[in-house]
Amino acid sequence: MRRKVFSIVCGISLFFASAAMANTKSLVRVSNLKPSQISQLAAEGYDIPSVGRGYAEMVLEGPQISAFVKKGHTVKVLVRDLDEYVKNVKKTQTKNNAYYTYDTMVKRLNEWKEKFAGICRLESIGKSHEGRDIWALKISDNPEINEPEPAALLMGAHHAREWPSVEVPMATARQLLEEYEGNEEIKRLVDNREIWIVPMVNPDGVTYSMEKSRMWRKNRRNNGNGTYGVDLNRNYGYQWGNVGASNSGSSDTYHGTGPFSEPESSTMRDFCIREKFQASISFHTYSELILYPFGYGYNIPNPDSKIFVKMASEMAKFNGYDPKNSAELYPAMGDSDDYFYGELKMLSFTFELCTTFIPNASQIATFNGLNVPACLYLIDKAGTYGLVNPDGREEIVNALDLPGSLRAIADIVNLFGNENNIGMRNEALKQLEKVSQRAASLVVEDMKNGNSAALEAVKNVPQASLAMSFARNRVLFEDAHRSGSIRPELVQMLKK
Ligand code: 0X9
Ligand code: CA
Ligand code: ZN
Repeated sequence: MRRKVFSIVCGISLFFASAAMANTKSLVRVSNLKPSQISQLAAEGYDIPSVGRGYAEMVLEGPQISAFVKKGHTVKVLVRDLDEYVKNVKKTQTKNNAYYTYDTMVKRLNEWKEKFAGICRLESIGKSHEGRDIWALKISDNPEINEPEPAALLMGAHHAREWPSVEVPMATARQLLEEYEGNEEIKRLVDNREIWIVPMVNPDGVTYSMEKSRMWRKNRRNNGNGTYGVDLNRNYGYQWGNVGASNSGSSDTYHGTGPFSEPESSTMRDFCIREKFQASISFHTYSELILYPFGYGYNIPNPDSKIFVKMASEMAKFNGYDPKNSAELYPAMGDSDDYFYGELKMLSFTFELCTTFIPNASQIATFNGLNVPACLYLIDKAGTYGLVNPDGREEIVNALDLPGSLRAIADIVNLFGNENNIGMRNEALKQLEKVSQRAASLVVEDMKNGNSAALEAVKNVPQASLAMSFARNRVLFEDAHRSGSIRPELVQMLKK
């Protein structure tokens, strides 16, 4: 019996070591792994799309598979030839149900630009290594103007072969544009947020993966030593380095020659610095996860973890995914979320969509349907939790409308009301004070115009007691010092 198992194992290992399999990429589940072994594999730069209890699913070439078998691991080949698999997925596409290519995406974006000119604007924010435009669609009222509105960003395809990651941002854009007239909630988001969609961060890689039918992951940088490509999700400049990233150009997790060495990642950096986003989602496949920073090492303190955990678990209610700190998947340095949050204080999430890199085209509507509502949630909450960060949010807070400021107040109080960490509580209180001052100003203004609607609205939000007392103090002060600017019966309403 022993001998039989041994010979089968040798057989597998010989087969994968054969010339035929040497350059073939397979999707393989390696099990009987301790968590420390999994993170060690990630640290060594293996390409690991999914991790579970005691196992890792990895993209491996023949000789690598043999090596695992020889070491005594249980190896199960899930997809023998990933090239073949992609070819078969392509066959599932129909004229009306197909993954976006770079060209069909550009065409669709331009159609939207014409058709919905009043609420969107299309901009090339930079060029890829091979010279393709990296397109960004802004969706907002007055799209030509930079307004002080909370801003949210959706990104697809840092990784080439992860085609569904283009679909979800595109589907979200479509819903926002097509339902603007006729869906009040959508109109509220478009009118009160600046929403940016960058559906294809890595157009060269996506095109390569589609046309050459390859499991390509990286961009198409010629590394000069016969190897191609930098992993854009290892090339961002916050804690850029060697953990979970490789310094070898042939590796699928090659981090590049330095932080932001790549035009695609530096384009995203400059764009995000310019737009000052409150929140973002970067889409990947696969594993059905919602990840949040930090990801460069285990147990790195995240001052806003409470907000991340809350938002991730709320978004998980829409798609059923598992919310997780990204280092818990495996630590990896130089990913986009760590830079966006660590450097720019964006509430940055990564979604690992689906249960495989590229599901059959018949699944597109299903994964879009699960994930677009989560995107709308994030866009909304960019205007509440997104204001809790201290830096540079003043301008937005001072421009919030009354319903917007009341939502922000309710969210902040609900999340931090029972907080026993004094530091965190103080931070939240500072923001609460700013938003409450804004709401109070709107109430007082409204009262000076002889109205009580804003006052009633604030009274109806139980968490807005601070805003209420600010409003009361201001009105009573003004009443005492220059009587007559607010009608006495309105002042009476406040004295009650
Ligand atoms: O490894 C990645 O870049 C992402 N997974 S994928 O299978 N799409 O390649 C996950 C990155 C999560 N971030 C960290 N673990 N730091
Ligand atoms: Ca606007
Ligand atoms: Zn990815």
